[in-house]
Amino acid sequence: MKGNITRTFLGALALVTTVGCGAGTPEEEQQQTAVEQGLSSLPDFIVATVQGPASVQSGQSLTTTVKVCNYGSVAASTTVAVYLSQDTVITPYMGGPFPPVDQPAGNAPVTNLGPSQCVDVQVTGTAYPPPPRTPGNYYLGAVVDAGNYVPEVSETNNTRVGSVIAISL
Ligand SMILES: [Ca+2]
Repeated sequence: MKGNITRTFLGALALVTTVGCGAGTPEEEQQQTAVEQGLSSLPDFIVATVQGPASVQSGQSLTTTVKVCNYGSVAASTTVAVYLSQDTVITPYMGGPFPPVDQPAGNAPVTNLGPSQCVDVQVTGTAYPPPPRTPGNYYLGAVVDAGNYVPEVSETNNTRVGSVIAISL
């Protein structure tokens, strides 16, 4: 008699548990689990800082220091590109109408970065004011994995605006 009561109680618990977890079909739950596991085993590059000289002459070499970090759980390598921009929106140039919105100022490889690792990348290019090429103050910005070649946890945190640089003729 006592055993019967225990089994009935456990059966009720099992029923409640099944109902509580039954928001989706088993297939949907398996897919959701796969997505979560996939996201947790990807790299996630971010640009932490973008630092360049205070001034440069148009047409001269410009070296920008970009700190790239990997916030993901898997090591990966990539590239980083630097741009000169009139505003704080950095638009990578991936081909298309010319001239680009923002002026490319070099790109460089990013060595294999493990989880939670950061690296200072020296990016060297040539400094020109963005179109229409008016001398003045511009923002330095950097984009990591601009072509989205590396699957990441987040693709929306790959851009950073950095220091302002005066470009003279
Ligand atoms: Ca990212």
